[in-house]
Amino acid sequence: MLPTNDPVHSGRGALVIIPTYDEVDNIELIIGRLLAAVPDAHVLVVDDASPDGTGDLVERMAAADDRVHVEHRTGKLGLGAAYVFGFGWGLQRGYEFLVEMDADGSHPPERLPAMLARVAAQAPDAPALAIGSRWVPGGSVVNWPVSRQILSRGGNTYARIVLGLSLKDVTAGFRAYRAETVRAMDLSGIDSKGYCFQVDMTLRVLDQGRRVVEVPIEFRERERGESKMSQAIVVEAMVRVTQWGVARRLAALRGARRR
Ligand SMILES: Nc1nc2c(ncn2[C@@H]2O[C@H](COP(=O)(O)OP(=O)(O)OP(=O)(O)O)[C@@H](O)[C@H]2O)c(=O)[nH]1
Ligand SMILES: [Mg+2]
Repeated sequence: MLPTNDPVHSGRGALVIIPTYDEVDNIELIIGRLLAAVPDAHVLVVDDASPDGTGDLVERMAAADDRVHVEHRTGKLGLGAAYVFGFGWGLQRGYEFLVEMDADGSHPPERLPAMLARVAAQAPDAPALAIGSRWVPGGSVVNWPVSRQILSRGGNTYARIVLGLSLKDVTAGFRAYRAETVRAMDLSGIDSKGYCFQVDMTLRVLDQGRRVVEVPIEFRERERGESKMSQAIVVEAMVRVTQWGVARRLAALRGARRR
C-alpha cells in the first residue's frame, strides 16, 4: 500500500517508461538521476533498435540492477507507439503509477516525487494525471531557443482554445498517471506519433471525468544527442488538435439539441 502524501515513498509502485532512439550519451545519466530521486521506482526503456547502441547499454544496466528493464522494438515506430507498448507492459505487471519521461535530460526526475504525491493522494477527487509543466508559475525553460518557446507556447494556446482546456502545458511529455485510468482506455485506438499523443492522452483522462493537475518543472534543452522533433510532428499535432476540437464542438452541439 502506498503511503499518502509521502514524497519519499511515493515512488513505490511506479513504472517510469523512457522511450529511446539514439540516446546512448544520455540514458545512463538520466536513469542514475531518476533512481537517486525515486529509489523505489522501476524503469522500462522502450528502445526502437537505436543504431547507436542505446539498447545494448541498457541491457547491461538491466543485468546489474533489478529495477531497470529494457524492451527492444524492430525499428523507429514513433514516441506514441513506444508509450502504448510501455503502458501495456506496465499494466500487465500491476504497477500502480505509470510515468512518461524523456531520455534527453529535459525532464528533471527530481520533480517526480512531487508529481507522484499528487496522483497518489487518497481523496476521492484526487487527480489521475500530473503533468510536469513549463508554463505554470514556478515552471521554466532553460537554453531553449526563442523559436522553440514560441512553438510550444503557441501550440499550447491553440490547443487550449480549440479544445476548451484550462491546462497551460498540454503537450508536455513528463507525466505521472494513475494506472487504473490508463487501464480504462482503449490504447489500441491511439495512433498519434508526436506531441499530439500527449494531447490525446490528456483528453482521454478528462473524458473519464478525472482531474488533471500541473506541477511546475524546469525544462532544459538537451545537451547531448539529436532532437527527433520534425516538421511532420508539428503538422500532425495541428491537424489532429483541429479535428478533435471540431469533433468535440459538434458532439456538444448535438448534446445541447437533444436536451
Ligand atoms: N522508442 C522511441 N523513442 C523515441 C522516438 N522518437 C523520439 N524518441 C524518444 O522520445 C524522447 C523525446 O524525443 P526528443 O528527440 O527529445 O524530442 P522532443 O523532446 O520532442 O524534442 P526536443 O525538445 O527537440 O528534444 C527521447 O527520449 C527520444 O529518444 C521513437 O520513434 N521511438
Ligand atoms: Mg527532448
